[in-house]
Amino acid sequence: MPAVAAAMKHSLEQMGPRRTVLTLLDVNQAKGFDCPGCAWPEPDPEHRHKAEFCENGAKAVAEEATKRRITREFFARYPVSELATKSDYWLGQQGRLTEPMVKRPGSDRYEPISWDDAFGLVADELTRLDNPDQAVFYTSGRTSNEAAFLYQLFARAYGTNNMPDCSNMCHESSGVALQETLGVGKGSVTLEDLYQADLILVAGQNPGTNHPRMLSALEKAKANGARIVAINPLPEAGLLRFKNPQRPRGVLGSGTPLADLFLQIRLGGDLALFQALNRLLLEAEDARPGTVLDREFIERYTDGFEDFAAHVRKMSWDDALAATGLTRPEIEQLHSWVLASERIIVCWAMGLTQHKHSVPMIREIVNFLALRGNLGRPGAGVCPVRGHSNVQGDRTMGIWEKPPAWFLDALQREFGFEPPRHHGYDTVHAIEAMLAGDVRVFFAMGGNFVRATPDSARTEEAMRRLRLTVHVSTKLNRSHTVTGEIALILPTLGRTELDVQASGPQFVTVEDSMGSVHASRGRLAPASPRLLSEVSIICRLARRVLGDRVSVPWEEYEADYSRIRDRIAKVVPGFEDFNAKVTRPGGFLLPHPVRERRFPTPTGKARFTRNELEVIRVPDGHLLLQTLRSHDQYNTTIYGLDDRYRGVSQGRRVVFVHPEDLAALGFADGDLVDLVSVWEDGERRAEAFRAVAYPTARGCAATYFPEANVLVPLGSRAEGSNTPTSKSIIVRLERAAS
Ligand SMILES: Nc1nc2c(c(=O)[nH]1)N[C@H]1C(S)=C(S)[C@@H](COP(=O)(O)OP(=O)(O)OC[C@H]3O[C@@H](n4cnc5c(=O)[nH]c(N)nc54)[C@H](O)[C@@H]3O)O[C@H]1N2
Ligand SMILES: Nc1nc2c(c(=O)[nH]1)N[C@H]1C(S)=C(S)[C@@H](COP(=O)(O)OP(=O)(O)OC[C@H]3O[C@@H](n4cnc5c(=O)[nH]c(N)nc54)[C@H](O)[C@@H]3O)O[C@H]1N2
Ligand SMILES: [Mo]
Repeated sequence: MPAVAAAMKHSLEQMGPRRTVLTLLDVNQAKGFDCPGCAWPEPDPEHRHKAEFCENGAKAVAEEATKRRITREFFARYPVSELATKSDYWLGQQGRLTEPMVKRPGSDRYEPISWDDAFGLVADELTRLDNPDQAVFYTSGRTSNEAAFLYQLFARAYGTNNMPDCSNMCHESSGVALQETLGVGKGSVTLEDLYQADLILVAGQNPGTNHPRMLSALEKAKANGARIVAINPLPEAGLLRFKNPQRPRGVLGSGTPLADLFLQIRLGGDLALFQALNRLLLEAEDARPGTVLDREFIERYTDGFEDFAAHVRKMSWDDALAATGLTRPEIEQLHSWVLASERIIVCWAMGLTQHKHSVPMIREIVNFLALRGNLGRPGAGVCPVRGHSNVQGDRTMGIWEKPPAWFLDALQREFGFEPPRHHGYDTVHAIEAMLAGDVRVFFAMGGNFVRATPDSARTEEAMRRLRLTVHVSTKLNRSHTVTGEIALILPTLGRTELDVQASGPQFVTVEDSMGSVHASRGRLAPASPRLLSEVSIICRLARRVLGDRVSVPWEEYEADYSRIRDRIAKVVPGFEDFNAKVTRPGGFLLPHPVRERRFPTPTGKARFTRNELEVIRVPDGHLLLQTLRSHDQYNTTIYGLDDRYRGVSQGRRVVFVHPEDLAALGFADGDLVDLVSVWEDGERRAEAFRAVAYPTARGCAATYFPEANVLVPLGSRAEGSNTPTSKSIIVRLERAAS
């Protein structure tokens, strides 16, 4: 009931009753639009619920479909310097952007500009650069396949691979680890696999808040006999207490505890946990040869086993227990369930990807699954649960600073220009290049770059050094207030809105976390007649910047998106016959070789790897801090100031600390503290957080992003994926000057 009430309250406030009913009934329906919330897949059209959305999906929709508007009068009233002092929450609450705005050199105000002049301005600045690598083209994960494909085409035709995206801060570690070990950087399971699994491990993920519809899938798996294990430093509500809001009994009943076992692991301890499980499996096989490991799978489909096994056999239990904070009986309990399970799936999200050793951690999960052949058969596999609703599709469409050669070859074949071959900047490298003066123009297709990135003070400094910053956005955010000499806001249509072009109403497509591609059609009248779709913006800009330099029919693409899909079909494998396939209800599933036990690695086999166990040593008097999401935010968009599932209301500047750690450090629940992070290049401080005594793992603390991003050093990032270590920051608490 509270979930339903919260969703309705938010929707009615933002949209009013008529819009609320019209939009919410369209979410995730075969003929409706894809929820702009998370990337969790929808069930088959026949099994879809009439209300196939969750509380937080409803909030994401309301945030976009709000009736509030930002007009030119708003920008006349607030200088940029004043907007910069407003909270993220306040900025988001002002409503939808309605017309293009420009801030000119030396001015402190945004003023209206025509679309034509805006494109002319960007074209002038881009043409004036010494070389195309002085421009950076960022993408956030809501961009449709069609827009993403054209955006990368434009950037590459212009001459750069500088295409950082939100993945760099999100699932990059998963992509790198899975690509290396399995040859495909995506998850291998489908919803049907989840329903068939015997054992599902959910590590480093808070689905109750961030992927609520996943809980329905877990509930179904459990009804089919699966055991579910939650591996997390925090006792997250959805997994430990679940009430299904889609079934009246689920809402009113006492709720099912979804997780059969909760392992309260220390931050960063998962590599050690999986290595310990792997060691126990090897030893069980020694004791009962031929009964534990899937020898046939290992011999036929993998390499590197001997080296891996020799390494794991030497694992130190002391280190494993120190790193995990778990007891040996707890790990043995899970081990016994592993032995009893024929089909195992491991699901994970940001709790595993944002650590220094995230890539080896995820590789160790692959080792774990491979030992018993839990790859490429029903009910088993890897399940990295993606964040943004089309972040996986954007990468498939070529949004990548390190495009593979075959992709560039295909572009060249299809469009006849020579794309740049050298790799571009990812997110962290882009910030470093901005600071070094090597970047002049920053262009963002969605997102909120200065708030989503680490080391806020330095990132803001980086943005301020630029000549031009451009944001294609639906809503106002902090990145519009931290600008280059010239700044543009280009307002765009959202998912919920009708997109009419010369050939008639258009739809776009997205790819969910399990590689299923489907159409998304908005129905609402656009927030303003002066909005352009993302596709229109790219096409018109590309024509202005590139002129006749490349022969790409941008006008045709803008007029009819099926023309874009025709070209995607020729460039991206798995999209053959795209236009026909995508109109089927429910769309189509992209091929995934691992599902057929084909592993497109350099050796053609799945690879066992040896991974050094990492114990994070925290100096005395310090804590290991993670930055995460409250129940009332979507990344940098703050819906409200409560975190109902963690019992926090009316405030976001809180830090969760174990009561005994709090006492040992000389603090009490409710004290006001500063968080000070320590790193090789000095200290960083976030002021005035309320200490909350909370049952997190010992030695570990938690606080919300983006407020705490100021504490994450730019130099602290995952080896192999370059992802900022947002879940692993060494901090101390200091009494705040009140
Ligand atoms: N409503 C809503 N939905 C969202 C989003 C949102 O902001 N709001 N964001 C979207 C995006 S882009 C993403 S990427 C996903 C994010 O989805 P999540 O990854 O669920 O998001 P976080 O809030 O970062 O939560 C991380 C979880 O991992 C745990 N954790 C942290 N460190 C560790 C560790 O070392 N080991 C283990 N085992 N657990 C750990 C934390 O306690 C927490 O439960 O959600 C997507 N969906
Ligand atoms: N400390 C810390 N930092 C983190 C994380 C963390 O866990 N801890 N998580 C990281 C993760 S997982 C991610 S994915 C990134 C998120 O990084 P981003 O994707 O850059 O950030 P968002 O907050 O999702 O972007 C919100 C903005 O997108 C715009 N927008 C919304 N819908 C649309 C649309 O349809 N089109 C366009 N053009 N614009 C739109 C709106 O203007 C809105 O203000 O943050 C990362 N940063
Ligand atoms: Mo994400």
